[in-house]
Amino acid sequence: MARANDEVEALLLEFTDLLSILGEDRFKPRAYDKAARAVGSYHTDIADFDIRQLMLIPGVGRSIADKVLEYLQTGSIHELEELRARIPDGVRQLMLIPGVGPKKAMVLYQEVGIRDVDDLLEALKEHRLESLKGFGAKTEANILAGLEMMQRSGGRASLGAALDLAESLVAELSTVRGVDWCAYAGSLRRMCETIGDIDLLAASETPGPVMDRFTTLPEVARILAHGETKSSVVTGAGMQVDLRVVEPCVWGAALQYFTGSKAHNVRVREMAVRRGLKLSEYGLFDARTDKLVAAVTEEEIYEKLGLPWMPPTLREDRGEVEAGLKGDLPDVLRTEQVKGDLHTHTDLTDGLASLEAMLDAARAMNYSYLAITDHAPGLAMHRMTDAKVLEQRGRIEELRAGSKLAILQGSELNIDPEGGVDWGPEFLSGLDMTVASVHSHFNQPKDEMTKRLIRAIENPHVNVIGHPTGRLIGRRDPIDCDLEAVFEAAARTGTALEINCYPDRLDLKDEHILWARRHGVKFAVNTDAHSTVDLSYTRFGVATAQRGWLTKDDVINAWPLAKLRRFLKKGRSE
Ligand code: DGT
Ligand code: CA
Ligand code: CA
Ligand code: ZN
Repeated sequence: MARANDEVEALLLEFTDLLSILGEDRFKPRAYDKAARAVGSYHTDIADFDIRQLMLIPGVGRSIADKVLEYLQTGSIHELEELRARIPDGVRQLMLIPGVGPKKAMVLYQEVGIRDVDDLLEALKEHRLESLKGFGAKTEANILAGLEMMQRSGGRASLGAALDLAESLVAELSTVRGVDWCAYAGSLRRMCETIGDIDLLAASETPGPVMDRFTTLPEVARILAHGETKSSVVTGAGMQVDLRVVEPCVWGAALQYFTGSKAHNVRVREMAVRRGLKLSEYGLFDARTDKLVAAVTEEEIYEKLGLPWMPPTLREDRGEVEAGLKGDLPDVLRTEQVKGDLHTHTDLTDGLASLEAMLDAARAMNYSYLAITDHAPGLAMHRMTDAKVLEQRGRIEELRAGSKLAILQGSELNIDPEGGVDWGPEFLSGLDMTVASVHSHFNQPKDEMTKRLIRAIENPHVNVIGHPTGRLIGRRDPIDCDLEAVFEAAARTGTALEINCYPDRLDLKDEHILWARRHGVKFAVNTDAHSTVDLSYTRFGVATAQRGWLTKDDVINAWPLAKLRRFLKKGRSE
């Protein structure tokens, strides 16, 4: 079942959307957005909270707390019901289309009567929007492109959402009597950036009870198939989940097969044939005598094929089988090798947690160091100032006394359209490190964008390029730039490229990491945390780094502090 926190987060986000569509108050939607994220990431279940406990959640004031309490007690919020009555649900869907946004969604609804995506498509086809105030041919083209992007990502879920769901299903099914093992396989076990469907596997001599539990779970909205050893369902959120139940003695063979990828399996089966063997989801057999050679564990199957066991993140037929045969498989980065996070925010700008809370969370993760990189003044909405930076520095210096965790004061700089950043060398020298990111002018022509990034990379005070391509999976395309030139410049200057761990960013992505690595680029696996719980996103970035074949030597925040500090000096003279 969904946690009360998640339900309330969704309701407050709906509030945020509806309020921003109405556009009556500029600040109110932001307050709701902040409260939504705070409730969603709050460490305790709020189901039984009273008004006082609710108001202790950062960002939750009296008026929002009242509404949350109303929901917890009555199951609805009358003010939200009123907003829903004023704005059809389809209009809320409209604002989510890249290129539309809340203001345009309201204009489309009020002035043209467009109530959903289908209405919008029709109006676009007939060019009925060109004459609308604030629209025009270019806007029409942008909206069409946005719609196409949404359809392209069609139905694939984000890694984060799929993993949350799969972990709770596995935990639930593991408790069923007679289940020896239960795990997720498929693209999710390979930690692909988006997930088509979830493939669950259970080992049991008696498949009946686990199948029955699976098809009657509260998350299930529709049953597509209910068989003896295979069933498929769709959840309320629209995710398809398959469950297969196998005999415990063939667990390894089934797990190997259903983990995929298909291309990897094809390559492995070729290996088997060459050795006079054949491989299926039931085991590895002698091709001539049909005698079983291995089936219980993945390790023994790979071993009998002359291969080392390989992490699922490598199983994409990108040369891993050939490398395994030669004994050159990379010893890929593991989460426990990450020694710190180099991109985090506090409540000094748009983070939810205080400096102290972020440091405590980093200590709880056994980190050796943490960089605090609040936004720089160029993004006006965060109201950063030089004075605030200096004040934070004072606090950090005090907190360093007696702290085993090393605290780096950084900043997330904004790369302006020409490749400049927020401060000059003098002020920047006062910081221990910087991340520099593109936060505006995403649509520059390719050669301008390339020059812009390279100029930032060549700045001796820029250590890491944050979320280098700027994509938001399913929502915003990557910027257009000459990646080859960017990778070459990053390697030449000792500037790390970020692997942003946010599950809807994963930026750089796996293929770009493989490519950049060939240039000798170094990487930083950073969460870009805006709250303490976001620090756990590291697992997504580590998986992405593994998919890009990175080892701890390639990743600067897997290095000991002294080595990291040498890297951060870059070409600076002082
Ligand atoms: P997805 O669901 O689109 O994100 O990607 P996957 O990789 O999870 O693909 P899916 O769900 O169709 O199948 C799960 C795994 O089962 C796949 O990774 C490998 C295995 N598999 C499925 N069909 C075949 C097949 O026809 N041949 C082979 N060799 N393996 C298959
Ligand atoms: Ca799948
Ligand atoms: Ca499947
Ligand atoms: Zn950031």
